[in-house]
Amino acid sequence: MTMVFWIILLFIVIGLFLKFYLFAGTKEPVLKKTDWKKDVVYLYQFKRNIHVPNLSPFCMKIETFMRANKITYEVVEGNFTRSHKGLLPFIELNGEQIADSEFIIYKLAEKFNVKENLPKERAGSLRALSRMFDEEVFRIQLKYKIRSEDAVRIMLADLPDFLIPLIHPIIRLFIGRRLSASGYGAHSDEELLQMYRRDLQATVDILGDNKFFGGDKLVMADCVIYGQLASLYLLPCDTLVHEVIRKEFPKLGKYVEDVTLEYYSEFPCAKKLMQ
Ligand SMILES: N[C@@H](CCC(=O)N[C@@H](CS)C(=O)NCC(=O)O)C(=O)O
Repeated sequence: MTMVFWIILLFIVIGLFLKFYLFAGTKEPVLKKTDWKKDVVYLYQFKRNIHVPNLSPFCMKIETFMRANKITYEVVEGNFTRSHKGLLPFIELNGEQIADSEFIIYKLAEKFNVKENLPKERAGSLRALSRMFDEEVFRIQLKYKIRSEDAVRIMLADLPDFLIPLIHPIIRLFIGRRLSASGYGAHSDEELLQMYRRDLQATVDILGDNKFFGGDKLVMADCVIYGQLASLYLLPCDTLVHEVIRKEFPKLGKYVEDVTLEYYSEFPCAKKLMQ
């Protein structure tokens, strides 16, 4: 009886993957929060996790930006909600739905009048660095995360442990297909790690001795870079990319820890860092 239950559950999980990975994201936006309050941002993101403020780097980008700029927001948690574009995060603000962290963050900066006032050269290099993180670093890290059963166990913390070895290959298959479509699936470990090291070297070079990428103040690029690095570094597992950050770029590990302590101090992941 119990076995039948778990087999049905497995089929449900496969069905959800098909829904969210193959048939997602073609609809018009449909507002989810109908009793919204003026100027309150409703942030739709994945369920909290004890190890990291959010499993998604893009959700953390938005939440960090709102915390740093003291924007009033409410989190709407849900692992199965998606925007009309098929992914998370999305926000609703004054009756409008905005999907994709790239558009959300600029909308928030405009609406809540957040100005960075950086020299043009710095602003330009931070924009380029941010896109490198959201496109390349994201994919490289994802490739290693989905390869690790420990990371997948953390991502699917609600499921019983014995299902993880069954679901892990399905996750590798679906996310692996997306990575292959983006071109990153074809690279060898050696090639991926070469790219990753070059990307992280550029990142520490641009950070220099500053506290933040914006100098002494946290800017959009910090939210992007923090989100991407935290989504890997704070997960207690041992992948090849964890090893690269821990051994070769400790400065970036420290950066993640500092931002977590400053902006998420009440979260279990920050409490763990304080011990
Ligand atoms: N370009 C998007 C990327 C968002 C994205 O990739 N979200 C992933 C989580 S990291 C997601 O929603 N995955 C769920 C799914 O594929 O069903 C953004 O910047 O918001």
